[in-house]
Amino acid sequence: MARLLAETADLLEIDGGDSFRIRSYRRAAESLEQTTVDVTEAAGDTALLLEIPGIGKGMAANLQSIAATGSLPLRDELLAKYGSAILDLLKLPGMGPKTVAQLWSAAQVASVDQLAEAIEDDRLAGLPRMGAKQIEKLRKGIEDYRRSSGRFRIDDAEEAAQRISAYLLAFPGIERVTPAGSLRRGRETAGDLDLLVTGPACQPEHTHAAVEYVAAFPGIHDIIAKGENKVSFHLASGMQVDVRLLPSASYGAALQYFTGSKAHNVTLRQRALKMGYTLSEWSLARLDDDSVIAAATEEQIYTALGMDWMPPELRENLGEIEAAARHALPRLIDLADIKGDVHMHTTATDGHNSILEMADAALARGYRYIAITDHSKNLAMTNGLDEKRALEHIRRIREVDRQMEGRIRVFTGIEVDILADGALDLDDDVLAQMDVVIASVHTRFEQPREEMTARVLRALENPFTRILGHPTGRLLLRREPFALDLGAVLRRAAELGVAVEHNAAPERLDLCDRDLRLARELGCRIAINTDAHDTRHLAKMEYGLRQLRRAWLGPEDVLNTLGAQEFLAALRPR
Ligand code: DGT
Ligand code: CA
Ligand code: CA
Ligand code: ZN
Repeated sequence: MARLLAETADLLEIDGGDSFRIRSYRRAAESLEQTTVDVTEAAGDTALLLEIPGIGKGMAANLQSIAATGSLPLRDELLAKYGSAILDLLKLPGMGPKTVAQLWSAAQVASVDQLAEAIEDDRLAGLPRMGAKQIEKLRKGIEDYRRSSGRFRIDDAEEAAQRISAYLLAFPGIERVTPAGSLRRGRETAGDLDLLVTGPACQPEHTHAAVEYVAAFPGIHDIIAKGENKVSFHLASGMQVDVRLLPSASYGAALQYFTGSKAHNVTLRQRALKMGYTLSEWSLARLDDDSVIAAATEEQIYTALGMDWMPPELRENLGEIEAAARHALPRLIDLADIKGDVHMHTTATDGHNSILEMADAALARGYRYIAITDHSKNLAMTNGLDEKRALEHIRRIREVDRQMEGRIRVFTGIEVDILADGALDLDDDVLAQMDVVIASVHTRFEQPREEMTARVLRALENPFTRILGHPTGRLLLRREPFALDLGAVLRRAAELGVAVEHNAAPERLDLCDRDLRLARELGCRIAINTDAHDTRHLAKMEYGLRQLRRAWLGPEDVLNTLGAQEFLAALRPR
């Protein structure tokens, strides 16, 4: 619902609509993102809807229309006029509704493809605010967009998987829905969603009713293929979903097969052939007489192949098959190992909750410590802290720490900006008073590689820098990592004892799995943090842990597995 309202606001703005009206749609969209009211349920009761901030009578009627029909007449009208592809233009960097409106009226551009064409044909030159530099930036933006638009963020994929599973499990005879593919392997993005469905309704030759039920999922945008035991469709978001139905007796074989990766499966199948077996989504069977060796569980399959079962995160054919055959798989880090989260924001800057609320939420997760690390003044749009406010803030943090009476430790801290020249944004004597100083790049991403590398290296040299925050600055599917000699940075961090962060926010996952492996090889200390801006974000730890597991990291490789005192002692000494 929030997305439909936000899109309507964008379309109205492209259409040159009334600014008051545009704001009311945008405000309502933001409000719906935040509300704890179950809006679908509240749709039956106008008074309940009116209790949501930013929702007036007119907007309540819109919500009811969406709840009843799945669409909004005004949005449909505008989409009919401009075409649905026009909204894609807004995903290009630097592109706002005003520019889109201009492109539409002056150059008949209504999609990313048409924009690429218009640039190719030199039809934009001469338009207001369309200099050579701006056009070059658009060209680059289109390239990035095309490269990334085929994939989806892991949290979006997981949310879709949960929604579809809830629907499927309502069908009698569907007992289990298991996400497989890249989502189960914990890859940082998913190309499509693979769901394995098992239960009595999935017996061969009797799958017809279940297949029809899958194909009737209300969120389907279009059906790509429908077969005996398989349905593929698109959701409105463009995400492809592959649903496979198999009997419970084949659960293990099917899960192994559809989890992949392809490279892992190919190597595994060769191993099976050498042993006189054949491996399929139905079973591991003997080549000579087709008799089934194993099928019901993954453990049975791997064991029959002379291996230990292995966590899906390892299945990329990067040595895990050999390790499993030697019974030498590493013990991977797990949520139960994590004792603290040391990067989070509060209402002092751009977070949504107070220090106390963050501490309570962390305590409820069973953590022994957190650090409050709000932004510094250079990030003005977040109301970043200057020296004076930073000092007041650490007093308040200490107060909450006392108030918690040892049930959880609340460390003082800051996420201090690394300025363009590598200096830190706050005075050393202020940084000296903080337990956890995270230094991060938030501005001037476009610096050339040598400049950026020198900048980050200088920030590491500051004796108060204890953790390097989101080291490459990437935003998944939106912003490439900035140009940086990461090897040089990691080597110096290791020498100085500065820890490097894995930022577990699903839009960042920074460092990526590959670079985490590099960081360990170079002897870096690693901290995993959620960068929570809301108590609910603390749960995002799981997304980051999957990346750590993909990098083969164990509890001994990660600082937050230490107790509170040990953690502080393991940070760079003062
Ligand atoms: P994605 O969707 O690009 O994020 O990556 P995956 O790994 O989810 O790939 P996908 O959806 O094409 O296939 C899911 C799994 O199914 C894959 O990891 C292994 C298995 N699979 C699919 N097609 C084949 C195939 O042609 N050969 C083999 N051996 N396995 C396949
Ligand atoms: Ca997939
Ligand atoms: Ca697939
Ligand atoms: Zn940051």
